[in-house]
Amino acid sequence: MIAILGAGSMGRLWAATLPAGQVAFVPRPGQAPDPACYRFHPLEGESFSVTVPWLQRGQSPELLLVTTKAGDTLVALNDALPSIASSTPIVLFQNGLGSQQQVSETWPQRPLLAASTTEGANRPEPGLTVHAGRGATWVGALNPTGQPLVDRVAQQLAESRLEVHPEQDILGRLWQKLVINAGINAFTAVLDCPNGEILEQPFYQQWISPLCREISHLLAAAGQPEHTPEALRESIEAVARRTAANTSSMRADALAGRPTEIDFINGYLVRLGQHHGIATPVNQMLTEQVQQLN
Ligand code: KPL
Repeated sequence: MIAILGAGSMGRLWAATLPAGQVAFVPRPGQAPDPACYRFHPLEGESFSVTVPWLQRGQSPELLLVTTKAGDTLVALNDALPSIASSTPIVLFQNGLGSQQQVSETWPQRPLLAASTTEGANRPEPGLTVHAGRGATWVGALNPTGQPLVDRVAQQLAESRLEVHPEQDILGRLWQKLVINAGINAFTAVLDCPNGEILEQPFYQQWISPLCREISHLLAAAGQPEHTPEALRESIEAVARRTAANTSSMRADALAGRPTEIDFINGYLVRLGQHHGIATPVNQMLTEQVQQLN
């Protein structure tokens, strides 16, 4: 049994694609006892209905996938972990950085892994989950206890028929995604436009180069492979063009009045800058502007 904590778009994508009967959602306090039912629209073929039971007390999963928003992860795990065996591998799917470190510091003895995914899923209406874009998922260890489990966990996830790869350097993968999200998401939320449109906007054109200079310094300070600001800008803009019509996850959260993940994207970079004595005024400005949207 694979347990999934977080029944949002990503949790529902995995629940719908992993073998039926082997998945359960972990109930949050006060959650309805009825199974979660929704329609799932795959990339190809007809939509179908999915029914996912809730994990029962005393039922111990072989694997726990955590697909909560970054800001909800600590609280959700705090509620869920007392009834989950301490040997169960935990895979963290959160965007950005910072929440993985919080979990590693809080539960250092548990086998912890992280996943970075480019799969696209959304919920255009409450009872419908759409697999909106084919991607890939990389999974790797966050701590030494998780290390021997990487291949097995990657195989279990690959039973979904989604593309899954074991990753030796999961932190590097998370950083690569963070850079892209730091250069796209806040701009789309502040400017309230799809990803591709930021490229034409004076606000983006004014700040993207100084932002990339800050990120380039931070990558070096964090021990990540060095990239020039120009190379960072190119990779950000390649993704903005490739996903031109997409609404970023941050813009979607802001439009729906949900908390955004800004504290784990540009906000994380501000905290890292403070730690290393690197000035991050552009990350700070973007973080504040997004915080003011809520
Ligand atoms: O990952 C994304 C997100 O929306 O969070 C991007 C790459 C910006 C695609 O929309």
